[in-house]
Amino acid sequence: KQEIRQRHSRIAEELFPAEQLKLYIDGKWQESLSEQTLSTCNPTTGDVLALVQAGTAVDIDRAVEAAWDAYDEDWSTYSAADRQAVLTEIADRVEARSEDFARIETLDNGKPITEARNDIDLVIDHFRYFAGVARVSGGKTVPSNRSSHIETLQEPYGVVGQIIPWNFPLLMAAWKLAPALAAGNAVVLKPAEETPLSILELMREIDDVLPDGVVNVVTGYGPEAGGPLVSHSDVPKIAFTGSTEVGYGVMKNAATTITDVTLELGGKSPVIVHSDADVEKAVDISIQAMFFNGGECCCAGTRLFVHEDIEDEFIDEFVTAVEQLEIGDPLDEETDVGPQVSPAEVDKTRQYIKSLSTTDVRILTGGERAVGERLSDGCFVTPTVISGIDHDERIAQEEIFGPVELVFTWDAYDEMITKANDVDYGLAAGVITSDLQKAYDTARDIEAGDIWVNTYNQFPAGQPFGGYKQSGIGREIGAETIENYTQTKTINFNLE
Ligand code: TXE
Repeated sequence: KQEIRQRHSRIAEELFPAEQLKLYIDGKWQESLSEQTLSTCNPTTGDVLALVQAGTAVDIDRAVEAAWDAYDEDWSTYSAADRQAVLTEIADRVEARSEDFARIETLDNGKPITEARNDIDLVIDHFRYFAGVARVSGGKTVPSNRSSHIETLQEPYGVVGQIIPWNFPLLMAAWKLAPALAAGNAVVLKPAEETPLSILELMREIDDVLPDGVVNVVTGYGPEAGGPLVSHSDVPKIAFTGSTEVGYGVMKNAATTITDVTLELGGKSPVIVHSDADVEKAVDISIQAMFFNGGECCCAGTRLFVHEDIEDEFIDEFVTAVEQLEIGDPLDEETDVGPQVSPAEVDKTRQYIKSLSTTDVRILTGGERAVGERLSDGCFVTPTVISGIDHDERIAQEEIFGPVELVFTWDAYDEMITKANDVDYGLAAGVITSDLQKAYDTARDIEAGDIWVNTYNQFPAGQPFGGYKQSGIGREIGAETIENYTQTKTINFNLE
């Protein structure tokens, strides 16, 4: 335990110089006018990693003003080719320090280092992709007669607000920053209070790449810093990723100024295993779907629907594989599951497990906080598999956001599909089968924005991602994300 603590604090000292942990407004590191700070913790050890500024409405005001000045005086004169060069340079800078960024994510969020590296690769790819999109997106001409000419322009909003969560801190920042900048906007971004460090480090790294004020980062708590950003009268666009509960409030507050919103919210995604599936492969995919990022994934495959014909074999192998997952120090290369992000998330997960009421419920493995000697101060939850749950129970309907898999078995296809769709969410789904027709039918029958067939959790830049139903509004990652950050202007010329 002592060894883990020393290793983490040594890396933390190397990575977080104190002067960097302020608000980043107008290209300068500034203290919050609130004079308050908040601490971000290392979920592996429970130690405080760093103090950051707890920004409030006055800081948001300053950041929005700086963003508008930067947009009006400088950024709006950049051509698409100039913006492409900026985004490419950001990708290069992140790539040059990719291991540092991965280690920061692991310390601040607790995700295994192997997964953090994968996040950073996606960050780089994302900036490169939108560097290209900046050059090819634009308006259109509308067919008309020779006496008129009608064209549309896709104009940036000017300044946009972005609020991101803690489960993929730098990747969520990239999903939002890259298209917003490609479209030509200046940005005010609020990171999650649990994980601000990689985003602050990004700003330190790209300080000389962007004109002052084009990207402003205000750290702080949700209601105090995120709230004023959403209801700010000079912010015409908000992109939010977080809980559906907070998403309701964001939408309501945005309505007061008719602010456009993109929302990426929670999920309760099904993974459907057909009777003809290769069991070994199906187990691997289902494990990935559920336990990737410790289950702290909006699209996690949390409801596993296994066909009765292969139920015994599948569940046996699945539970064995879950028990073999290496849980421990996320800096270790072998670790599969690190800690949850915070004690609050551990409590939330445990409350769901405790709330189980049906008598048929069987906890097939896990179900506790993991408190081995080495892990005792961290936010670890043992990977858990539960069967025999009534699908109407809260645990099957609500987002847990921890490493808890619920297993259901099925025989009648239509009944299974009805159940799989019987949740308020519709973010993603997995289908596992060796029959292409079955795969396609199930993909069409599921009400969700992203369907993975014989795979899961693939997020290549260019592939739209976003939810049906209460999982959100709008799509990210695809080229069309740039439209989230532009408004259409039509110009109709009378040529007579
Ligand atoms: O989310 P919040 P929390 C879900 C997941 C998790 C639960 C709680 O189920 O267990 O949410 O996590 C900012 N106005 N997801 O509490 O509060 C906040 O500061 C404006 C799913 O962390 O939604 C942070 O930056 N902003 C999700 C961001 O919103 C506000 C990822 C997300 O925090 C605000 C994270 C307010 N009033 C959690 N209140 C996903 N879709 O991936 C908070 N925020």
